[in-house]
Amino acid sequence: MPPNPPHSSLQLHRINNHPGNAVANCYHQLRGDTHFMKPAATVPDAVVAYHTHPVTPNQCCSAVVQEIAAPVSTVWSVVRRFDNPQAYKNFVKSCHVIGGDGNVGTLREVRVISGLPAARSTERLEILDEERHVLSFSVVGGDHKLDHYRSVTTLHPAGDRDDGTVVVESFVVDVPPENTKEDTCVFVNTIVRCNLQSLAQIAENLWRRIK
Ligand code: A8S
Repeated sequence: MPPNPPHSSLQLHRINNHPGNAVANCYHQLRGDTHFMKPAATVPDAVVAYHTHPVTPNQCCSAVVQEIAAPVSTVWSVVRRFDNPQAYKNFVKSCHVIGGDGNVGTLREVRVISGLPAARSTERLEILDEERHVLSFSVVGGDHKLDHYRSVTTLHPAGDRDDGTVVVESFVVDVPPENTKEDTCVFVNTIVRCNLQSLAQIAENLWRRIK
């Protein structure tokens, strides 16, 4: 790990809309080297590590942060359901598990609503950590433009409140031919932001009913 990675090899996105300064670290892989640097973030080290992605020059990477007024356990009860993304993802029309036992390697076939530049996506569960509240999936097929999409979602308690959660969702994806990095990032950020806003509503409603 070089103490001062060359600037040309580093693409760092800081998400400053949250007091915790959650950070998605997107590292260009040059000559096979991946440079890591510990970001100035107040999110736990374990969380930062999950959002540190090596990226190739033809990929884009970003993150969305969402605060939710419900405890981590309530938010996690929604997020952990890899078989039921439609519980909060409004673009998802249907989802069927097509392989696996619910653990890492499980595959789901997602159909999305009309009006999007896609109809279906095949997705593989990459991480399901029930203790650290981490879920990650990758896109392995479908008829969309998001090749090699991979996202990581982590939950952690908001500050010293026991009924608040900060969700950090970072992603890396290939930039489709004929598209710019910026447009790709805006497109994906928009989808992820919508998903997390909907997650907030659903988890907050759930929490109001059970607390
Ligand atoms: C998610 C995140 C994303 C989903 C994308 C980015 C997608 O389901 C939609 C439109 C597309 O063009 C690609 O967490 C794809 O679901 C809504 C079908 C993959």
